This record gives sequence, C-alpha cells and structure tokens, in this order.
Amino acid sequence: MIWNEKIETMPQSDLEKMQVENLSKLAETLYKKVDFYKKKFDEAGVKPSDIQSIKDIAKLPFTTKDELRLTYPYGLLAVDETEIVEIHQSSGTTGTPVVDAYTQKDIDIWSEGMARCLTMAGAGKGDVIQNAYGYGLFTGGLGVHYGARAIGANVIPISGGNTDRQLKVMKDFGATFLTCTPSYSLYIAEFAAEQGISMKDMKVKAGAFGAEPWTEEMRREMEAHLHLDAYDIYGLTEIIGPGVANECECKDGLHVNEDLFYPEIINPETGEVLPDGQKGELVFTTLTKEGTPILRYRTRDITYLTRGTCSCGRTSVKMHRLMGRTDDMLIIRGVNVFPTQIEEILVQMEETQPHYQIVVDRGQKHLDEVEVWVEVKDEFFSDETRKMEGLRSRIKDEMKHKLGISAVIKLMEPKSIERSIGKAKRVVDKRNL
Ligand code: DLL
Repeated sequence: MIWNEKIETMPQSDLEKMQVENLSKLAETLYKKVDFYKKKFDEAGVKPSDIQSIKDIAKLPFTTKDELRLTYPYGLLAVDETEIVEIHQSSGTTGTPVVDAYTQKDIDIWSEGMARCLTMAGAGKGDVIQNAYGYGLFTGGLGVHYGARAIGANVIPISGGNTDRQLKVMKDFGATFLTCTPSYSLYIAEFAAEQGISMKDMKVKAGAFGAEPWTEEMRREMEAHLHLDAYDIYGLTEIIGPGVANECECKDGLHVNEDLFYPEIINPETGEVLPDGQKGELVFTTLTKEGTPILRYRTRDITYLTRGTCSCGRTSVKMHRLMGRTDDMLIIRGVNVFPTQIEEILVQMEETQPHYQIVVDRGQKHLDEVEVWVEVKDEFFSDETRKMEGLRSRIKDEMKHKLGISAVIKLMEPKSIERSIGKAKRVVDKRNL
C-alpha cells in the first residue's frame, strides 16, 4: 500500500516544480521573519528571488547544529510564539538542546510523513501498533503516535522499558506492529527467550526501527528472533523527528519524503553538492514547515542518494541506510552524546587526570554499554576500595544526571592509559556499526 499515491509516485519533474515553489516561499519567509537567516542571506549576497530552479538551493547558506544551539530557545521561530502548539528537543540532555517548535500545520506535516513511513513498513488500519519509542521531549514516541493515528491504526503508547509489561501487552492486545530502537527490539527478544515466551506465538508481523545506527546483520537477527519484517526508519529532531524517510518492502534504501524535506548530499569538507550515487554528508531543507523551518541543515549523517522508479512504485528519491557520521557523536541507547561532554565531567573532578578512554560495546543483551576509563591523580589514587568508591559513584551520578547515560566507571592507576603520539583515541567503539 502507498499512503499518498499522488505524491509518492509523482514524476520527478512535477515534484521538482512543487519543490522550487515551496523553496522560494521558504526563502522569502526566512528572509522576512528570521533575523538569523536574513543576516546569513545578506552575508552570502543572495536574495530569495535568486531561487529560480531547485539547483539554486546551492546558493543558499547552510545551517549547523552549533548555530541552532546559539539561537536556543526560540531564535529561529518564523511565526508568532502563540502559533506554537508543541515543542520537542534533541535526545541529548546536556549542553544547549536543539528545539523543534511545531505549529498545528507542522504536526499535520509530521503525521503525514509518519503515515507514509508506517504504510511503507506495511502498517495500516486494523493494525495494533506497540509503540515502544520514548514518549516525552524525544520525537520518537509522539511522532510514531501521530502517524499511527493518521493511518487509523490502534496505537498502544507503551513507551520504552519495562520489558515484562511489553511482552504481556504485546500478547494480551495482539500487537501486530512494533516500533522501537533496533537494539531494544533485540533485548525484547532475548528477554522473552529467558522467560520461556516464544515470539512465534505473538502476532507482531513487522516493525519500524531507527533512531540509532544498525546493520544488515542486525536486521537478520531481529527478523529471526522476533519473527517479523524489520524496516529502517530515519529522522531527526532538527527536521521534524521520525517520518523523514523509511524503507519500503524492497528493503533497499529509504524513500525520503522529499516534497516535505529536500535532501542533498555534500562534500563535508568543501560544502560542494555531490551527484546522486556519491557518498557524503546528508543535508535537509524543510520545504513546508512553519514553526522552525530550517535551511540546508547539515545532519553530519553519511549516506548517498539514488533516483528512479522503485519496484514498489514509488518515485521518491532513496537514501542508503546510514553509513556513519562526520563527527564523533555517539548514540548510546538512543541518547546522543559527544565524547567532549564526557570529558567536561571528568575534568571537573579534582581527583582525575585528563587521560581517559570511552569504550562502547553492545552487551550480551544487545544493549549499548559504556565504560569510561579514567586515570586518577597520584595523590588521590588509593588501594582502599572505600576511598575510590566515592569518586566512582560521583562520576557515575554526574553522567546519569547530566548526560542521561549509565556508564561503568573504571578508575585507573596514573599513567596506565596508553598515550598517543598523534590524535588521542578517546573512543573505542566495538559495536561494528
Ligand atoms: O532519533 C528521531 C527518530 C525517532 C528517528 C524514532 C527514527 C525513529 P534525534 O534524537 O534527533 O532524532 O537523533 C537523530 O539519530 O541524525 C542519526 O544520526 C540517528 N538516526 C536516526 N535514525 C536513524 C537510522 C531521532 N534509521 C540522529 N539509522 C540522526 C541510523 C539514525 N541512525
């Protein structure tokens, strides 16, 4: 099934007309209503009237995550504050968060994008969607919720965690579709096996999994252990949340809702737009959003685009499943964390040295596990466990409180962490993502 046949199967030339029209309108609005963008247009020497074709987008300035942080909370608002009906924030809990402020029309756009995504993954009216993405400021829970409501499915807003109850609800209400992070889905499968519950006895036939990197190997495991079809769903807070792109039944790239979110691939070093098929940094422009529309947002996600009619009938451009990031952002159980944020906590401790290493692995339960190894200063290092325990729990608590991650802290003897001659290798990621 295709949710919006007209748009999703539209010839590219017709789609492009719509895109240019909306891009021109967007440029006008940003120039008139958002000082931040007016300044950027002026600095770049461009005017909204310079947009004559979709390729002209390359004349317009980029937006970066740092700029979004600098304009917190409402610096990028393009409407009156009273028009905002809902806000969300990026999943990292520290630093200055990135805000998405939605008007009613934005919520409608979100619902439409998500309705298309869920339909691509095989959901529809009559389905019971167990939505185990977190509800709250994170966009996963409510984004899927709005899409599920739009397609007329029955949505169970169970949110993440409490796996015992997930399985009971799944069984008792006959859930047919699951939405959560890929790692959590594997945890559910493993937990079920431990409890002697067979996933074969569940009715779940498919699911939309995203919000963190995953691989084809993981898909195979998920499909084998959960007995379902696993589809990749992509999105980000800055653009709208989930609902930006999703895999169809071909499971061969994610169709981008490009009438709403215009994708480009650029060379991350030069900013030059790359042709289809070439790998680079993914950039998005929200073509129709009202509250916090965004121009050429540099996602730092790496992928490439392909065009052509897909065997599912859709003509929308496809992005390859994500192939990494241009920065060192880690996604730990769905929470975005930069190594520098961990460093900030460590350097504030009087007892530790700025020599540390972050080791990330997928534990036995398929969930991300983080170990932080940090050297203790000579004068504070002690063989007495009691003395060291206090420091360990202070670091652990700070990380939980400020970053929202649970880490195992290993206090190391002075000079025990390998020194590097060049760039220090702060992160050892063993997850093979
Ligand atoms: O993770 C939105 C979302 C919710 C997407 C539910 C899918 C499902 P943020 O917390 O802002 O938003 O994180 C966005 O997560 O730039 C990617 O690096 C990563 N990411 C999201 N989806 C995928 C995916 C939500 N399917 C950041 N594969 C993005 C790999 C993903 N990485």
